[in-house]
Amino acid sequence: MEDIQITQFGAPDAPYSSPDTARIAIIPAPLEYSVCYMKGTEYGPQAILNASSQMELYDEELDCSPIEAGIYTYPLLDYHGLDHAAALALTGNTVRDALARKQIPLTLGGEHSLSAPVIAAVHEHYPDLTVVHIDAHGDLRDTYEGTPLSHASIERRVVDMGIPLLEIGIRSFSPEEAAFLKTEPDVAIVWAYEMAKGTTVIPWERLSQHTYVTIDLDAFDPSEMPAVGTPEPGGLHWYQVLDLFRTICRQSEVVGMDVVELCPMPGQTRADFMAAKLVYKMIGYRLFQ
Ligand SMILES: [Mn+2]
Repeated sequence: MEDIQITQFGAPDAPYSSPDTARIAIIPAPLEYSVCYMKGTEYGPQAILNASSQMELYDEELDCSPIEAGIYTYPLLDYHGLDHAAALALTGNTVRDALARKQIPLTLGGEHSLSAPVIAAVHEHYPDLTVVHIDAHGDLRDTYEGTPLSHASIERRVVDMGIPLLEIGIRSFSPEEAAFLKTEPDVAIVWAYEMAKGTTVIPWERLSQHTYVTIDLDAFDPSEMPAVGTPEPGGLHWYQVLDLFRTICRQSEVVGMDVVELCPMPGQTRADFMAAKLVYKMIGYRLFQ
């Protein structure tokens, strides 16, 4: 798509990207195995890196430049020749490597199935972990299209790990998931239709000391974020998602993050820029809120 191939998030010349001192590890994961509708999310991570090189690095809200805390970007993960399970294992092991360096991993997707091995790796370090899942979809099916590794089953795998789950922005859900939800006290859902009324109380008391946040970009309203595989109307808005994330950072220690499912579209570079800016705002709130 573009000729430029930015390798370090935020700056082509990467003055703050030493892997030895960075607080944040960006892991670009161009995973695409179980996508069902619009294809192309394998190009998401590179599009975010490219767009990130055009951002202002000063954050006027935080009155600082978060990049100065150090952001190291791993090389684009190479999934060539790997099956889905092996690709997921590589992704999880890369996150383990970042955690061993005492960095906070922030994985860029790529399809949402990558969150399962990543969360498993973070959970090894933080056994009390809670997951916050901001998405249009519940992703709670036991299997989808014959595989338990599907993007549509990612949060079911989290429940399998015994991790409490808070889902926000959900507006696409199946009867199977609805039946499952009724049996699972450790899963709470804040529905998008409730949020649209403006009266929702989000049960933040469910967060534990350590939290992992996964953001599927289809959580946003498609009018703001068109470049996703499965757009759903009635989504969340830019400042609404920023407020949610900042609140999470104030309630809990965010120890891992991902932003997934960007599916770059010709003529919609605004989506790539929005994803890059979201990642940078998350880093800023995480480190300086
Ligand atoms: Mn989704």
